Amino acid sequence: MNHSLYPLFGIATVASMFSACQQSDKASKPYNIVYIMTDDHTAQMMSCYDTRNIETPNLDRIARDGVRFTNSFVANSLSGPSRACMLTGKHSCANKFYDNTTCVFDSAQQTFPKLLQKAGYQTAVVGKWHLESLPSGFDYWEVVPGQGDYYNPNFITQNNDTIQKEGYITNIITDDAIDWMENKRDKGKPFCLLIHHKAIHRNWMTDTCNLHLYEDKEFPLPNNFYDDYENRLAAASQEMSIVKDMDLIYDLKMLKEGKDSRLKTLYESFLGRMNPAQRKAWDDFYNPIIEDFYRKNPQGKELAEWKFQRYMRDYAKVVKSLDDNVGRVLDYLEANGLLDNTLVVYTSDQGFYMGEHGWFDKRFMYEESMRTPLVMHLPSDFKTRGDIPQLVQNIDYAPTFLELAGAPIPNDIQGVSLLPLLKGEKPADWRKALYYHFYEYPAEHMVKRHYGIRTERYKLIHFYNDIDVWELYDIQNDPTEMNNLYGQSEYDSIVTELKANMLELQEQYNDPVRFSTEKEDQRIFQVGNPIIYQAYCV
Ligand code: SGN
Ligand code: CA
Repeated sequence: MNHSLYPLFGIATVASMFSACQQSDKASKPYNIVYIMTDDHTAQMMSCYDTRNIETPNLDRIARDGVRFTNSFVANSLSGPSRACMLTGKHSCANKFYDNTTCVFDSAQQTFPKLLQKAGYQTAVVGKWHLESLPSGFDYWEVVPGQGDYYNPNFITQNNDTIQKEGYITNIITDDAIDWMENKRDKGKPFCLLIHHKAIHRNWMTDTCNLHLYEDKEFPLPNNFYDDYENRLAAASQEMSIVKDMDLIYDLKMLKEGKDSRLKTLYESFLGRMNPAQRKAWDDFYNPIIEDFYRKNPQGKELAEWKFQRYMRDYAKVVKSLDDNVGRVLDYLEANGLLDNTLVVYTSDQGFYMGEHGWFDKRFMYEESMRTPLVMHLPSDFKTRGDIPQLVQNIDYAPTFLELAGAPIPNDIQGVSLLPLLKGEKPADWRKALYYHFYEYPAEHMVKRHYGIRTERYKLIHFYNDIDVWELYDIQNDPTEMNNLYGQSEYDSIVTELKANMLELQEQYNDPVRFSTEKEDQRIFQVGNPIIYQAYCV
């Protein structure tokens, strides 16, 4: 990842935090769990990870008073699959939710909320669910259908009604979460509350009160914004380029009579949800920008960079509401004496591209989207503070929560409890590599199917299905992954070792689509082989 990530925070501030063990010891078991997961929030847009772009004081507060994971990753960089990994503690090949477009989550399967219920916890989920089947294992739930809407969104309630609520989604989900903690839960029991935000998902629609923010800010263009994808075939064939694929109307709100775009009708349907006051605030803000844009009619490089700046501004404004609302939850917990015995987790369903490689969206195993932010406020009897550098993955959350609750961790869970790390231990046998597998292809954004292994230093990726391409990166020397080293003879032994390690992981996680050194099995990856199209639909 970019060198400017993990700035001074990792050095000066952490040093002072270690000496600051000023917390009282009011924690008592059982601990509560508040898990806040946003959608598409990437570390580049969170100031405790990256100071270049925006300030996120409330998210930083979690990191400052608690811990920041500096090597946190997902197993399959897409919403539904990430949620399934998180709930089950298993890779996609084991929980069978491979992609957003063809899968329905088998809600009869084991999940950590169900196991927490058995251990005497009250459980609740509010916000984005995105697993097609309805939530199970929760004493209370209220979720948005599909992706949800930013303005005046619909919610599916526990008795299977659909209701519409007035307002902006990030505020409403937070209201619902606080209302459950205050008025609906059984206060005699420990609780686990999952707050799943729609923000900061495409198409980045701002709350009216934040429309004017960041308009004077020029965001720094990533060094590889004009990437030519040399020697990276899969990267060259995606459809998530800011220049080519970001829609002027749908994504960047440049709606004007007589101008058309592929996604214009969808954008108009979002505007149609607004009440007159919301719509007026929206139009008052955007109309002058729209007029100015079509009058100047920028082209080429000027248009590319104009699109980048508008994208960054919209995204930053949506983060502002999110950060404010996380602050509301922290304040509630603090004011009600709950912070001392609650683990508060903040993460996202995956990272996102903020113009790196010229992109928006995620999916690739490259750093920006395989990473996900992860900061935690710990119960006050946990004295660990500062950075946790070990390789962790979203399959680790389920066993962490179970162990924290004192519940047994079933053998079939594939993740590893992070509790030893939260206690400040440095386990010598901590994992040395992570496994990744992305399946949603052919589909929107056209990112090829791929799996791979990431160690502290290297990343090996195999793109398969209608392509058969390997990539190798030395992340230490090439953090922005521009230089594919696969096939260079001086890296042959590293590739051989990484392939062997990857095969071990594929066997450990029982992934049926696996690389094999056996010639016979390699046929599965031949271009055009019908098996490869069905490989995961079992
Ligand atoms: C929508 C978006 C995509 C995005 C997917 C998955 N298109 O389909 O850009 O990649 O969601 O995102 S949109 O036109 O509907 O905005 S995920 O985070 O839910 O996995
Ligand atoms: Ca997402």
